[in-house]
Amino acid sequence: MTHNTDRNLSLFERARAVIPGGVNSPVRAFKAVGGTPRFIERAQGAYMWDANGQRYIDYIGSWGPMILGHGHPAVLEAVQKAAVDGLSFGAPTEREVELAEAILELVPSMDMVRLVSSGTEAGMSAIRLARGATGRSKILKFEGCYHGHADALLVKAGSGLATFGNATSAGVPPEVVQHTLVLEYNNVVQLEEAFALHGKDIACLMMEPIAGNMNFVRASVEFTRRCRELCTQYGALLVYDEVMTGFRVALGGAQSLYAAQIPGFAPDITVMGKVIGGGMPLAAFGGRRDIMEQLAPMGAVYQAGTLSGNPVATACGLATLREIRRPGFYEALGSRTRSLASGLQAAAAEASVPLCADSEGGMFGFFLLPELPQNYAEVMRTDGQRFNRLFHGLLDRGVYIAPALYEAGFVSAAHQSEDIAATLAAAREVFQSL
Ligand code: KE4
Repeated sequence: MTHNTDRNLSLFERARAVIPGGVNSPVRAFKAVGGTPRFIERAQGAYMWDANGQRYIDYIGSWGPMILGHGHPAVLEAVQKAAVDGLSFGAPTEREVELAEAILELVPSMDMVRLVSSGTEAGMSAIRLARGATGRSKILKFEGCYHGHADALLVKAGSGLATFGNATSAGVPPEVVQHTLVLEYNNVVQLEEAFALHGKDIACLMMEPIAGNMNFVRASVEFTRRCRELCTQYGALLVYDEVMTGFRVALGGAQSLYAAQIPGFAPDITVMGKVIGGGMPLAAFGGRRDIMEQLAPMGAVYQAGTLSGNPVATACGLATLREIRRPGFYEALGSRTRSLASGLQAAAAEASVPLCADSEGGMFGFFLLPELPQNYAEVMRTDGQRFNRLFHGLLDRGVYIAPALYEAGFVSAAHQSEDIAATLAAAREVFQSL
């Protein structure tokens, strides 16, 4: 593509002059994989078209929200109608009540819910609420899990258990992360030791139930059970970050899958986002009534937002939830996603490329590794250069997967079996060249 016809390149150059890195969120810059980001002009169903008019089968789905595919008619109609009635009021609306009721019906561990505008805002607020509700300062998270970019959560593992985390970002003072303890995901021994050492000072343990920010790593049932038991034993709150897994892996989120294996399992607070807004800025956090009632204006924990519960975003979210509740939605979506995951594994095996894949509902991941990793360190054994060649090989063939080896992938209800077949045909070609 010569320079003057590659609109992605000219747009990227223009963008970098006025927006840091040319993007409004880092992962979009293709920094990990190299090359020129595709500037998307429009999307429909399972497809996106870039500024050169090139079509891609979309496995990003806006990083999770677009579970129905792009441009679902019922969603567009709801959004257009809501927009005509008013873009934002800064006052309560019936639709916020409707959406809250729908969420509580689908996530029985929640007695009450507060709507906000992003997963980061929801996670940050959940931390403040846990600290306010327990009167404790320390929080516990796991390496490889991402919960948004609130200061206290931008932390990597400290050296050893006793020491607390070190900030992963400039601009985060040590005082802010001194209360954040970072452990290895799926490591029950470390978990037990950390609670033995610090349990009475821990306000909450925050975890991704299936770590989509390590591509796709499931919390083991034993690890999940111990997280729940230790939080209960020491009076800490279990905060389940379902921003990515909520309504994505199952109608009841990942917690419904673990509750089926651990009798009585339920988090104390759940953070949600992405699918809940259907592509519009909307996220939420909710949980036990006795905890949620400590939020302003009822309680002493302050939290607020100009566009929280925005009337157009709630219309989009409600229309999306209506569609995913239809009988058979997750069975069909899960089957389609499994066929992609198993197809990738088979295609790689034919080319003697080590690859293992996993999926749940409309979320999948794969690793250029001989077996599924259980934690961040194992994920990062992947040969990054080989992944980058795979990424660009697929992109050049019109298949758009996540531009980073630690990101999950998403299949929508709009992806047909022909799209999966076309994706696997492209993958077979690329695996041969890896
Ligand atoms: P947002 O603030 O980006 O809406 O949500 C933060 C967040 C919280 N919790 C989990 C489990 C998440 O995955 C996210 C955001 N996910 C990333 C993709 N890994 C969003 C993409 C991006 O950062 O541009």
